[in-house]
Amino acid sequence: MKLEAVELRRLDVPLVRPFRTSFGVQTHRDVLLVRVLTDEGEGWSECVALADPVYSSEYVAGAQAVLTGHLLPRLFAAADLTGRSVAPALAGVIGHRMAKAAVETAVLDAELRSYGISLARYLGAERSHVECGVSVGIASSVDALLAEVQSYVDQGYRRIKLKIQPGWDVEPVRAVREAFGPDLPLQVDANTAYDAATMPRLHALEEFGLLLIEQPFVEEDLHQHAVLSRQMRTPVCLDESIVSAAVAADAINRGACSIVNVKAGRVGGYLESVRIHDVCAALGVPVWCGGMLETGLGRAANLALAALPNFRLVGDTSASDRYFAEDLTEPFVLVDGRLPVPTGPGVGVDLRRDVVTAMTQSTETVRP
Ligand code: OSB
Ligand code: MG
Repeated sequence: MKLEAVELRRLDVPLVRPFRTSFGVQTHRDVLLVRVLTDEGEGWSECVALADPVYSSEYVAGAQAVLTGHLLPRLFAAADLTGRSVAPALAGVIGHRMAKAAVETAVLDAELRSYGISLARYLGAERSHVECGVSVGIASSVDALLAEVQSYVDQGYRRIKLKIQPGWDVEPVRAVREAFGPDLPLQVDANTAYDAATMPRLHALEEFGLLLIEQPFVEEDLHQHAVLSRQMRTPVCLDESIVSAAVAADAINRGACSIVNVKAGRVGGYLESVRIHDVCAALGVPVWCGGMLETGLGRAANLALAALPNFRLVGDTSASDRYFAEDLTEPFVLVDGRLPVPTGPGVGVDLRRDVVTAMTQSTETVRP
């Protein structure tokens, strides 16, 4: 394919409720949509960077700047552009994985639409439906948390993940365990909020039979995660630390984690995500699909990935109404705790142009 133009569209999409984590509160999703126009047709994707650099160093305005200034010029210069040729063409730019993932996914979408095959099939998906869990933010009170968890359990979610931080950990986890019993699949995510001084609070979670503890320490500190992994029976899972298949293999070999959260944006795209899936499978480590509060466009691609065989734990691909009153695509609706894997060409969903237009804040078109 030949890349002819790229449209970068910024949207302001309200969340149905504030999402509080140890790194801040999200009330809106500042979404960057990437539309590639090629001689074979167009493709779309969503960049998962947040508005501020609080989960990782990337943020939406930075992603847009590196796309226009550094990534897209390299792709305009590429002769035979395919999804697989994007990462090698961009390898000269260090980092900026979320921005790279966004453009790679849009090019893949265009390419696969031209062949008429789905992203799920292209990546090697083996299931038609994905079991869904839900990530529950830090609440204003334990009672408010219990009410929120109850509503998700009633909707059929198959696993609950509680966001924790020092001071919001043992008490809410104990309350959820007591209210919902020992059989509720339950795990926690600290988003790097702990350190050596607060580590005893993590040990105090041992008695609650959690499926895993996600990313307790800063992303660079594999050693501290390895220490905790040795000390606890509860498995340690990494999110922020895992930025590539090489890092995943290193973290596993050092004993820093026994489970990996895969997010395509964090690792530079769906192709690197499949490599992580494969290296983890080879090392006997199960993976699950994380989320970044994506709209239906990003969710569709995540469902394709989550349908691969080593995605053996329930992930964070929740239904549209967990995030948005109005999604950018036809809403994903939970049925029996599962979502369908899209089967149409490319990512397999189409944008609702009226909704996209109504929420658009700015549009920039980049040409060679
Ligand atoms: O750490 O998994 C995380 C959302 C934004 C940034 C980081 C994380 C999350 C979530 C929500 O936990 C996942 C989702 O439902 O999309
Ligand atoms: Mg996480």
